Amino acid sequence: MTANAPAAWEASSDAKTQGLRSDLDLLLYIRHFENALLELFSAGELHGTTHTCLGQEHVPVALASLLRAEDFLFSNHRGHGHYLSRFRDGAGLLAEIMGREGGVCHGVGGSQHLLREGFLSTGVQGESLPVATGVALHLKRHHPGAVSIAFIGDGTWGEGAVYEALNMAALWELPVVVVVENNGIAQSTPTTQHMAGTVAGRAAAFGLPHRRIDTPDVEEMRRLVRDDLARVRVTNIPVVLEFCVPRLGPHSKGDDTRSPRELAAARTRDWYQYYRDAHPLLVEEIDRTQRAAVHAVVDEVRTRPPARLPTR
Ligand SMILES: Cc1ncc(C[n+]2csc(CCOP(=O)(O)OP(=O)(O)O)c2C)c(N)n1
Repeated sequence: MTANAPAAWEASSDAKTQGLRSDLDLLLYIRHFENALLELFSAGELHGTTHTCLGQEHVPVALASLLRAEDFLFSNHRGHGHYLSRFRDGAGLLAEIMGREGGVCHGVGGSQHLLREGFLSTGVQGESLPVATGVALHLKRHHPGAVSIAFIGDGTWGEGAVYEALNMAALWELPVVVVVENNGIAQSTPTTQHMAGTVAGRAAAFGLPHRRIDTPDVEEMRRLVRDDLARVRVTNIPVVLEFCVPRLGPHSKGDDTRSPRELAAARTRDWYQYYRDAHPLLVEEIDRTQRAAVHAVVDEVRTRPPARLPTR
């Protein structure tokens, strides 16, 4: 910074650095949280199943600051990043997944079924959109300006309920935001082998606007979708936002069917690589801090007693 730089410029540059720091804090917290889950599974300390959002963390991080408290968020089986971006509550989520005291849903929901104010996730593909549409009707009537957001994967366009819900949301003009995390694969089936046409074409079939976002840069993602979200709040016309993202991990745990070449290609699209190239020192510093923060949560939560349902 030069000594005679205008004060307003200095302030905006500081705000930019602050924004970048705060995005990296959350991005790296989620990354280390997901890695910790896979480690806990390998060590036999976690049971059941889990689906990490490795490589997709930047979608909820970008959206978080564009959302309002009264918006309702519907998450899916790959939902830890959605939850952490909204509540910043790693201990509550980990305790839930480990079935320990203090879990968000008393250990009954586990990784995929979380309920908290303004947030509901489901492991059943396609289940969320009809419910999100109903909630959007409620929001339109009682909380104008609020939106109902449903995160779905590319593979979930194979569920009929998605189309029934979209039809109604479009027809009744309901404030629904469909966030598609298109990672190019559904469990083991590449998108090219399960989807005829495109997500854009499917949105167009209902007369709905669609935007495709393909960048690892969180601030750029926000810039691209800011007006779309604002428009839904005013017009109640749903929108389909399709984020092109890599899936860096297995579908669930240890069940990756992709070749080493495909995995290497996915890694070149990782936001982590992008930010590390652009801000090596900052990323190194925050990486260390957030890894330690997650490890502290793991150490604390694993000492807790098993979850018990509250007595009525
Ligand atoms: C109704 C239903 N069918 C099958 C499954 C099993 N299943 C869980 S995730 C998944 C693939 C989902 O693919 P996609 O929507 O692309 O999301 P991604 O896993 O890639 O994030 C399948 C088949 C399920 N959970 N629900």
